[in-house]
Amino acid sequence: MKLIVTLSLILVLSTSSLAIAQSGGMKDMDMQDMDMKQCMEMKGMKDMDMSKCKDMKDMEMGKKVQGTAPKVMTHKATGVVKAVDSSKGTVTLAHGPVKSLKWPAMTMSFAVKDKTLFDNLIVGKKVKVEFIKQDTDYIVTSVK
Ligand SMILES: [Cu+2]
Repeated sequence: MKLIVTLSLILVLSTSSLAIAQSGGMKDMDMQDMDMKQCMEMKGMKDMDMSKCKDMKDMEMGKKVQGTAPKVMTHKATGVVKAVDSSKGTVTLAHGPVKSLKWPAMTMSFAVKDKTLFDNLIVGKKVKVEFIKQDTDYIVTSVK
């Protein structure tokens, strides 16, 4: 009798955890598919907004480190300064591929909060930058 109770308890436990695992997996799949599509659509755009692609990446990373707050990652890129607007605090860079973000080469604008960085952001100059993502902005944190 005791054995039967134990067995059925194990059965109940394993079935319910299986169901949870399955529903969790399904949700992730749907979200990934949807975001992938948006990513693909954006790839054709010229001055593209990669924030949605980045969100997808964040979600994937969130899955890996469940329960912990997302870490601020520093990304590195090499590019040529195309335009600067120090009053708005933006720089447009034609940058090469960014491995950490799986970005292709592109021209896009970044936010610059540290105004001293504009000393090194001169149109036509080749620079090595480090940047972070904050909400939907990419903020340059270092220029070399
Ligand atoms: Cu970019």
